[in-house]
Amino acid sequence: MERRTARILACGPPASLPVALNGGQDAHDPPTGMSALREKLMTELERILDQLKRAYEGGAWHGPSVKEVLNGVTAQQAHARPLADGHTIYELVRHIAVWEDVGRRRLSGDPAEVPISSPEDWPPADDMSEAAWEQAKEALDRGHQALVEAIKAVPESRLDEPIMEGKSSVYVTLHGVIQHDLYHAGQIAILKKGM
Ligand code: NI
Repeated sequence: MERRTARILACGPPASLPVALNGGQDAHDPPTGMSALREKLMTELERILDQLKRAYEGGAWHGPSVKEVLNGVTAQQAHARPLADGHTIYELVRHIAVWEDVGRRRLSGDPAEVPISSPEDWPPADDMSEAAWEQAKEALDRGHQALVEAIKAVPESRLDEPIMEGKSSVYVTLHGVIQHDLYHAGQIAILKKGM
């Protein structure tokens, strides 16, 4: 889903990690007590939803989630392109939304073929207004909630089946969406450091 950025932005946590991300626990700490018991009783789909929530909303082991890293980013910052060959935060937000939506569509039987590096993969993100930036973030949220609802409706028995014929399993696809969220959240974190 991303050919160019590997050579542009190395992955890595930000220098300063939020102190309490995991329900009051420090980042990197294993869960304890009731939280450990709760995880033990979760189904695999509930675990996937939990990981998706950590990646998107907060409580990620590594640091800032998608929402956390976007907090406070202005439209002007979202359109900045500190790396001539790199993406803007605005472009990354629209691209994250595309692949969350691909996961949801494939669960419903739509192949959702998105050619890599096409305008479908990287939708135009050239409206500089604050209103458009707010709308882009709202669209990302709406798509995310739709994906969460779609995952809740998946029978556990489907997890190891191809999400569609010729595609990865439901399990690999959903974890792929989580990985994709975090990969690009890390890029946004680095872009913010350059501002
Ligand atoms: Ni990507």
